[in-house]
Amino acid sequence: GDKWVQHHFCVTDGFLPYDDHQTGGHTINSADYLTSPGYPGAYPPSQQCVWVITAPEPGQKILINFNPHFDLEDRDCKYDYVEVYNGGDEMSPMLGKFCGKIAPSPIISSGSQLLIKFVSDYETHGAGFSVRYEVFKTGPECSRNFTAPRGVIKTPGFPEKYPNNLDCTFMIFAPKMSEIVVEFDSFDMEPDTTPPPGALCRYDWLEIWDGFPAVGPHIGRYCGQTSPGRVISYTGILSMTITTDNAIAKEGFSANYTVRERSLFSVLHVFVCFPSSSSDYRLHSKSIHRQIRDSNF
Ligand SMILES: [Ca+2]
Ligand SMILES: [Ca+2]
Repeated sequence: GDKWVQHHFCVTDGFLPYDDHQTGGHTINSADYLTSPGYPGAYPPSQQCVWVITAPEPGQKILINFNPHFDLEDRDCKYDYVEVYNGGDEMSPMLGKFCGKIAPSPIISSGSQLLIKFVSDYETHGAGFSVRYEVFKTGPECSRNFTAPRGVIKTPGFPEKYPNNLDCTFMIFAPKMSEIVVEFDSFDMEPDTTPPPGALCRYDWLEIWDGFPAVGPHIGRYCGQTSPGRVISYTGILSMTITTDNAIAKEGFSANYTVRERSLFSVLHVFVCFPSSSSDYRLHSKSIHRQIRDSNF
């Protein structure tokens, strides 16, 4: 199976229900993310949050990666901090206690459970933290950050078939007030031709966000031969995750990206209030562009 279990409790000005850590919880497909409340906005005061994550199989180790955008009040971690424990409760050995603006290095559990605890006091806040967790694999490492003004992003081994059991994150970081344009030259991932209602691309997929993974606006989830085509990020950060299951691989994709100055249109784009559904948003923003053009703005 590939089901994770995540237990999560957050309380304000109170005590955590420690006895309940091992009951309830929800299952999650493949790797996922957790963030401090409100991330990447400021976390609220007087919080105590605990996450207990359990890998799908007893023998698996968990790898966690903190997002580089890490910001907790820095006073020797006396007031606000995040702690990581090597097990399912706070009696387990602590692997680290972190605060300040430097994201911790990746952490690997020795067993199949990790506990992450977040505490804030009543004043002085930061943006908080985001953690991606996945099964630690000794196979090819594929996650990468891109900071150059242009580059090429490919699935591992492209144009050969990509490996099975991938969990990769690609992130492009651009300067503020610029946008990132990604053009997919070729795209082929295992198709999902008969997804049940509400599901999409259950086997292998590419997922794209305009911002941090699972945090920024969601651009789309893609598989089969449905290429994302051209994708533009307006936040200065674009994230892609690649997930593949344990059978049937295709050649994957190759994409070029460039960072460019933000145009007048896209500045307007950002300040327009748009409906929450992304397809409505696309239609809406197209019509706005048309209106701007038609009015000889
Ligand atoms: Ca504080
Ligand atoms: Ca597959």
